[in-house]
Amino acid sequence: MPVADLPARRPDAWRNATDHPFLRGVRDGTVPRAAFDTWLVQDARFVGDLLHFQARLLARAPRPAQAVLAGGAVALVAELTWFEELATARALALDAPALPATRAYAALLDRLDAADVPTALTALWTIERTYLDAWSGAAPAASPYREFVEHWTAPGFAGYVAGLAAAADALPAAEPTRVFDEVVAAEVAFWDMALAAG
Ligand code: MP5
Repeated sequence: MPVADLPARRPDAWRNATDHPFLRGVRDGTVPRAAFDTWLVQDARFVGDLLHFQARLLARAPRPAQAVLAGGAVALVAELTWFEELATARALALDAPALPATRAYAALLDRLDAADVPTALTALWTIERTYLDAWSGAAPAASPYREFVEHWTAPGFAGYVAGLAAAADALPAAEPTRVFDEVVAAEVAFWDMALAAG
């Protein structure tokens, strides 16, 4: 089964992850600034955790998957710089403690680091495809959050997700729905955390 078929297998979970109340609040501008800033700080931590996972996945990936994983790792490094600039502009402390959903997602990434490469590739595709669909649904956002929505809906991002799908489809996971479910649940919990922070 191609990874792109996974969302249709779990329509309710997918809707929760990609059309979450937090995202609707970003779109219409009703998410409080404090909730949004909490989400930004937690997401900066997540991106650091994801870079750790992805760099190690690159190290063990087969030759055809290297380019897309390496390109993604470079993008994650740039994203950390972007978060640092945002933190300065918005006076945020990026060293704030990780909240429970962030810690749980980091633990999932650790388990995926120990999983086989096909499972890890399906997981990484799910992480990024959820984000692409989530932010695409939040566009066009009300003005305070417009630049963020634009960041995750930039044209290159869809191409990256398509590249990850090709890499994952070349090495099918034994139990793709299982890892898909785990990642989607972690994404929903992350949005729930952001909303609760408001
Ligand atoms: C991504 C992210 C996407 N930044 N945060 C969460 C909770 N899930 C997925 O990662 P990227 O690489 O920043 O697009």
